[in-house]
Amino acid sequence: MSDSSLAPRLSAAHHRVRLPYDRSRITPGIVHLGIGAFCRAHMAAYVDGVLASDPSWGIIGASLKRPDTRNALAPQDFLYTLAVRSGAGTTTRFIGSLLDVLDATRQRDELLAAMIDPHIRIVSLTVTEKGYCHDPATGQLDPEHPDILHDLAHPDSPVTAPGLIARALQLRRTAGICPFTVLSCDNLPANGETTARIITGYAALQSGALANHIASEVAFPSTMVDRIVPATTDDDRKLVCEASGLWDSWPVMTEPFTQWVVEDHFPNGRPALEPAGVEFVNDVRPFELMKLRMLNGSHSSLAYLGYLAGYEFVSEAISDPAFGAFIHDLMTEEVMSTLPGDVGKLAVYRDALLERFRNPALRHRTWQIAMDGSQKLPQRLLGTIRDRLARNASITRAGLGVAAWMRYVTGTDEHGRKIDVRDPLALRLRAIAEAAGDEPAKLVDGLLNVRDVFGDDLPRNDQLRTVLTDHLLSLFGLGARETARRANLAPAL
Ligand code: CS2
Repeated sequence: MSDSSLAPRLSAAHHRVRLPYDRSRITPGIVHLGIGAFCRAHMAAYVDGVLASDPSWGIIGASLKRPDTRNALAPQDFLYTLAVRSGAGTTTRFIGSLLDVLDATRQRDELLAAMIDPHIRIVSLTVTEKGYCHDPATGQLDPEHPDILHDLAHPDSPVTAPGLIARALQLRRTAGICPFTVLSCDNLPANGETTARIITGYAALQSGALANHIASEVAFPSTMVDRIVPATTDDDRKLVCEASGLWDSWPVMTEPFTQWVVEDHFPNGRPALEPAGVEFVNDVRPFELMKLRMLNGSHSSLAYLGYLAGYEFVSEAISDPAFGAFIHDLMTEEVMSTLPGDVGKLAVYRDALLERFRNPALRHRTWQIAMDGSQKLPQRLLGTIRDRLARNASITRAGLGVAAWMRYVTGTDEHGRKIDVRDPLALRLRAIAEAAGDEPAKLVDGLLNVRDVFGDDLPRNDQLRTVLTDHLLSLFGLGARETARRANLAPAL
């Protein structure tokens, strides 16, 4: 590997950086909250593809919690490298659609000023599930959330996405500027409706007039986003430098596959993204349900089981025959029956997913996906379980995904090593696990009673309780691999 410390820094002035448009002519039309790796590999790449014909849609990104993205990107003119990796090799491309990144912890006023600029017609967000400050089981704002309590007490200096959006909409309204469209690009069910409910709910706690204004005047189209984007590592930075010849301290690594399906409801205009491959539809629900239950449901199940069995990366876990067969059957026998649409097409989708998970060049850590399970389980696995229970069908496989999460959040792996459990509810989950000791039935009982995750119905379901307890007995006694192997033998009913 060549010495990357000698490579010139990526910057707009470097002659190797050639973009298909004149960047000095690009003006901002979008503010994006939560400018992490995912948005930079997804929306920013799509937008980059149409700026030559539609230059008024540059993006101003904002980080709500940390200064690192701004600090890394400012010295390189907010340019970064998108590296697409597969078994066939790595290709790189420079992305110039991001014009600025604001660190909301220090530049809140600048961020609000950008959000009320009439040229900004879309405020999009990828703040992850927990950034919505909601109750994952019901999809309602959590009015007791500490950051929401902060924003309600200081509405002029909000720290949350709902607080910032409500404030900016209020300021626009007062100034007579028509509202922006709010575009949630997170993996939440009905993400547009959910975001509308949360932001309107937050506004209602301040002013009925603002809540009514948001409910009647602001568009919240739903969208299904899909691209696997592992966290970037130092080895990735070196690899990118070798491929492009320039040192980029904040590149993004991703897979060849990308998909974006969006409800076409943008009263204040939108970029013409169709040539870049975005699908605009009237109803995104079937796409979203398929993606959340097939891809994300499998991903989470594989992450917990694989991590417990000692696999660091998704590609390793899926290549273990026990887990490969389990994930295949989870989708085929349980998830697919809950989805609308043609079984043949779903099978093609499933096979493509398995292939994507096997991508040997994408080093996607099981630990990364395992994060924030309390926020993810409802839409990824519990919807499947509810639908299957309603028709008296077997939940052996989806139940194992949930049981593996329960085993994972105890905080100790199969070799007695500590697990760094990252979850907004981590402390509560750990306390429940400690109180349960080594009794699986008690663990199931304690965790099922976390209503923010399981709602009021699932804790009362005996079939689910039995399935989870049996799996946990097996996970503790025989381990994740053998438990998955046995689950594969279960009759499909
Ligand atoms: C993953 C997703 O981290 C996770 O929980 O399941 O980020 C997944 O990679 C994306 O949704 C793929 O589109």
